[in-house]
Amino acid sequence: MLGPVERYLTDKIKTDGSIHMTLIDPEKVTVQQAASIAENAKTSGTAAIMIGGSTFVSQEHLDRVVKTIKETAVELPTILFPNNITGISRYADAIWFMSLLNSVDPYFIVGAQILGAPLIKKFGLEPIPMGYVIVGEGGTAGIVGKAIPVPYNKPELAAAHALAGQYLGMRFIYLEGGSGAKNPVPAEMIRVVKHFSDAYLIVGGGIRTKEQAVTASSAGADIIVTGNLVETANSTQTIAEIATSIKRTQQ
Ligand code: 1GP
Repeated sequence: MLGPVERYLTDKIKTDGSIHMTLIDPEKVTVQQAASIAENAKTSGTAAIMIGGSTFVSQEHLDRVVKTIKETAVELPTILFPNNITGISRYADAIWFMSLLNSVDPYFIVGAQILGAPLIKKFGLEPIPMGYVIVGEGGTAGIVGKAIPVPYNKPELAAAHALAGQYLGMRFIYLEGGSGAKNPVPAEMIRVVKHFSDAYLIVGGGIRTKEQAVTASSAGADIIVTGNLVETANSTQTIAEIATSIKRTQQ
């Protein structure tokens, strides 16, 4: 049985074609900044707020950030995007229960998940199974997660990872170009992965413009994630433009 957040996401993807999510890195924001991002998110048309980063943040700060976002943007689901067991907060609605499929360290494939699962149960968080595949430069996530990033010119390898994730029961696959990547995940890689895998496809890393978001969505991304974008001027307007223009009905 699907939980309410997953049901909301998949229904919205069915209606809109593709959707946008805002990623907040708790390490980069104060509680006040998190509140203002959440406030803006409400009007921008983003579908949900993801909370997580690649490096360590105090759990107390994470809790305060998540709580503030929840209180400010009550109508938007909050989904944790953990890089480790320290990324779990009782105040969120759901958590990407993710496995870094191309890590060389079993800790990031299933070890942290084993340690975190009882806490997720205890807090009543909705786990959403997701296969995480780091591609291209990989960025900090690639280094911290000890991944062997799939090069952008090897889309068939990314597709093999995605298909393996799907066969293992993951309903979402995330192609991660790395936060702040110079070049976002190329359309060809998205197309090939989407062609081979039936899982919902999340794409993020280095998406800064409406055009880049539309390119990814036209190639087959179901969910476009932007993180750094919120730190730029006019970000609410850009996110609103992205959320509107990636709807397949607009293309
Ligand atoms: C990082 O894919 C996300 O995990 C978002 O990347 O910060 O570059 O938007 P950006």
